[in-house]
Amino acid sequence: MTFVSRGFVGRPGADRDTGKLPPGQYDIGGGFPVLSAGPTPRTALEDWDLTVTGEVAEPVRWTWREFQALPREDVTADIHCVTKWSKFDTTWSGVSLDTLLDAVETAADYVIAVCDGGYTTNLPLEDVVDGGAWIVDLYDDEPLPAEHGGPARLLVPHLYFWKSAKWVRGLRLSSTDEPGFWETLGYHDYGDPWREQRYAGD
Ligand SMILES: Nc1nc2c(c(=O)[nH]1)N[C@H]1C(S)=C(S)[C@@H](COP(=O)(O)O)O[C@H]1N2
Ligand SMILES: [Mo]
Repeated sequence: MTFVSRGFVGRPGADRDTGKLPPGQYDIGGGFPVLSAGPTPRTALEDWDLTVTGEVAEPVRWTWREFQALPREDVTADIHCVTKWSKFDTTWSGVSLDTLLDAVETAADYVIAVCDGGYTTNLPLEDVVDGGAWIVDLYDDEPLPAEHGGPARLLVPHLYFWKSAKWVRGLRLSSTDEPGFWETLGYHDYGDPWREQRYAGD
């Protein structure tokens, strides 16, 4: 492997020097756009639950109170929206999908995140385990604002941000890959920002 100090790669400019910006993206800095395909659902915490269903031996369900009692992790991550903004070092807290999926027995290879409001998105199971994804309910140490997916959203920082389903209520496990909302509308099935997988065929 060639040793090249990152500070000497590319032209001057923080984004190029740090290597944190995937191709075609720009740093939105302090902004945090809201991108929602429909109205913001408002589910009362006493009505909220999270389920893991589909191809599992026994489905599991957590109420809000039960979810709050699960082991938590703090996450700092860069996020990348397919509309080309990236936001560096966002800070979240929530429950790792490793913890949630430990509660079920499954031979599935895919997970479909199911949300209040009907949004869905599909992910390979291997992408959401081993520290790849969380269901987060705190952003910057505050309850996640409803427009950003509160009370709880999926966070999958290594894929384009449309995979980070807001208002998530369920994880459905499947042995087949079932395209979700944006994937059905022509977006890439996988969505790796580093390979610029924006649209089907990229
Ligand atoms: N339920 C749901 N989740 C969603 C969306 C949506 O419309 N509905 N939009 C996706 C897209 S395209 C992006 S870029 C991010 C935007 O999250 P933000 O509004 O917190 O920036 O949420 C993703 N998750
Ligand atoms: Mo997006």
